[in-house]
Amino acid sequence: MQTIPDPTATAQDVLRGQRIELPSWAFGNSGTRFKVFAQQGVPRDPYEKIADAAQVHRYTGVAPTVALHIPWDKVDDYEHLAGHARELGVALGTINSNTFQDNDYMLGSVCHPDARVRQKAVDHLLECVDVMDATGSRDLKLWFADGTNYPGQDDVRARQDRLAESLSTVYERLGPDQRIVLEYKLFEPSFYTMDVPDWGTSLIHCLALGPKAKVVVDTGHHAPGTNIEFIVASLLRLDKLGGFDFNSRFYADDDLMVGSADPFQLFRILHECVKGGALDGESGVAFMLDQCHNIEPKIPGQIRSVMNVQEATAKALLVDRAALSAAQGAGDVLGANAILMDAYDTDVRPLLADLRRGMGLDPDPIAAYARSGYAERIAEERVGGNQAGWGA
Ligand code: LRH
Ligand code: MN
Repeated sequence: MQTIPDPTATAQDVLRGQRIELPSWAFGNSGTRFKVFAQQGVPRDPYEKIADAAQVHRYTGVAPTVALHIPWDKVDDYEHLAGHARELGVALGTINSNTFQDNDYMLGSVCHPDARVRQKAVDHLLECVDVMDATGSRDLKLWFADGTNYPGQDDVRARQDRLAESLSTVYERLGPDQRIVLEYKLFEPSFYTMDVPDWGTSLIHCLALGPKAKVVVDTGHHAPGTNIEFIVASLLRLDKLGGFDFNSRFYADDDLMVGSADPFQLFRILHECVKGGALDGESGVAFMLDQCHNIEPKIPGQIRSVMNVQEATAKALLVDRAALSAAQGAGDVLGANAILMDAYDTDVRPLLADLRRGMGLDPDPIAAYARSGYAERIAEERVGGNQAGWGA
């Protein structure tokens, strides 16, 4: 339940309790249609991906869960994988379905004109719920590549009916503490219509399904210039924000490190999150990273990304909200804007360094990881086998 923020919680309290979920696929090789550059020491299986994710938690203290992607992270024994994660001080998080890499899905999956293909896709989604039962995960994150490339290719409305029917079958299967979080995306890989192109379409389906269905905001999935914090405020107002796939972009779905392209936008998003109670432990809002480190080292890339979210959050927590609402109420446009900018222009790195010292961590996670020799060790050890990737 999204609530009013706890006025007594200090910024340090909230930051210490922050939880940022890491994507297993960020530790594998990734790239573009032009090239996927292999990097030394890349994991060969989900066990090694989780070991790398545990390094990020070890040096940041706020990334204790790892999202899995099925079948990229398919294993014979998910309880055993969950045990491996526990031994490393982390846990398995959101389960991501994948109905975008099978030849049968060329014209769609849950929206495909052919009922046999839709059933195949629904069976995969139900299999993902079985995985959640085994891993103890709360969320099934659904993103569909489904859409069309040419006007007339298929009936836009009929595809929405197929989507609704497929989603309700999966919704019925959910356990009492399990949720569907439905991600939208404006374009790619479909270029005329995507069947879940925007927050409105995702919200419509989530409202139709029920309270265990919420919207995921991937910060790279909007038209350029979209006011994402407006979407966040609106979803929080309806208690329909399930979570974020954080990353950043200059142009399209670039999946770059969150906050690297537009740190001010990330601050504005976190400002709405603070105001809307999304950072309260029981808000039910998942803060996940969804990124690809195509050319930069992956573990430091994830550590830097977690730090970027912490910096934006710390700045948002420093907003003098009482003064802001007073200025807003008085119609003091410049005054109100200045109050927000004061927080944004505050250097919060000393505050975060203190926070880490207070958590028994090195104030500089990147330097601490570099000194650990872990990168050199995995580059040496991980020879042979198949490096993990998107398996496309
Ligand atoms: C689609 C997406 C989705 C994932 C994939 C890895 O662009 O954002 O969240 O399944 O990336
Ligand atoms: Mn995403």
